[in-house]
Amino acid sequence: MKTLKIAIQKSGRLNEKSVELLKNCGLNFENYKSSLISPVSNFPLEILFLRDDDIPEYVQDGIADLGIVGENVIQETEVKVSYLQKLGFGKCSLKIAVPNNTSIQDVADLNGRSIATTYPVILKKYLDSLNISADIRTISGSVEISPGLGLSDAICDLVSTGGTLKSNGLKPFADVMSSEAVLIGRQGSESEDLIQELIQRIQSVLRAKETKYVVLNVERTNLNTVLSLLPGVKSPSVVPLAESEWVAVHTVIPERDFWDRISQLKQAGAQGIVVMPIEKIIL
Ligand code: PRT
Ligand code: ZN
Repeated sequence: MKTLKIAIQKSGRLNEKSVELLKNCGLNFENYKSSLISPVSNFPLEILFLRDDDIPEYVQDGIADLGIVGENVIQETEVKVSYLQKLGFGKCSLKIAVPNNTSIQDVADLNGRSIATTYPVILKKYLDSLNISADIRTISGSVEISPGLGLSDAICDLVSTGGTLKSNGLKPFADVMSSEAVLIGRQGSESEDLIQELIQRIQSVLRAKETKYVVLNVERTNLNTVLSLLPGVKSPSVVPLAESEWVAVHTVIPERDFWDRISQLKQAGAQGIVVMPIEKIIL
């Protein structure tokens, strides 16, 4: 049987979450930091640990069948791969930032200015789309210190909390792209059975992450009110309890609805509310 290869970041911001996701998919492997390849003992898969910048090309060229990498890296390397699944971690935005005391007020003010970045390809496309001609200075790191050193008028860099901009006297000015980690595959490979199986495992883990299993007790007289507060769930299970006036309701709700619903449910007479994480949801 064919053995698939999936490339993930060897070390850095996406490594831990990528390993966790694959382990939650029930895949057994050693997270060897020192080796390049780790075999999975219970699925025909090998994990390749690489620098994130190399992952899109490895997948495009078929050296790896799949990869987990930030969308920013894919766009910057301009490779042709299929986006198979957004993964919900590694979220950040590529932003243009300017010094707090800048005279740049408007995007058009970037005309003729210099912008330091490690993302020249994405930045050029963005500026071209706005008909702005700026001097893009490609540097390999520590972009945020360049305006302070007089090397550029602005920067274009990834931002997550905004702390790095702030501590360097910079403020966000324009959003160039938003990014998160995605699962990518060679174009056309998504139809392969093993890849489909892996995608389905990943989706079942992601679905479970967004959802909670809730069990609560309610008096039968309040049952309909409680059930009406659980929209979107076709058929919560209603289980009789030893005390005949009471029932237990078991249901599954998206985490984003969770806090609103819990306080409303309490007001409607729900008691003993237990909320549990779900490991996998297979549709
Ligand atoms: O060694 P390798 O080449 O594999 O790793 P790397 O150093 O190139 O990348 P790494 O590990 O720093 O980031 C991997 C991926 O994480 C990126 O390609 C993004 O998709 C994603 N990501 C998410 C981020 C950030 N958030 C982030 N905040 N990548 C980098 N940053 C940096 C940013 O460049 C800036 O220096 O963090 C700083 C800003 O952070 P805040 O929180 O202060 O705003
Ligand atoms: Zn990198």
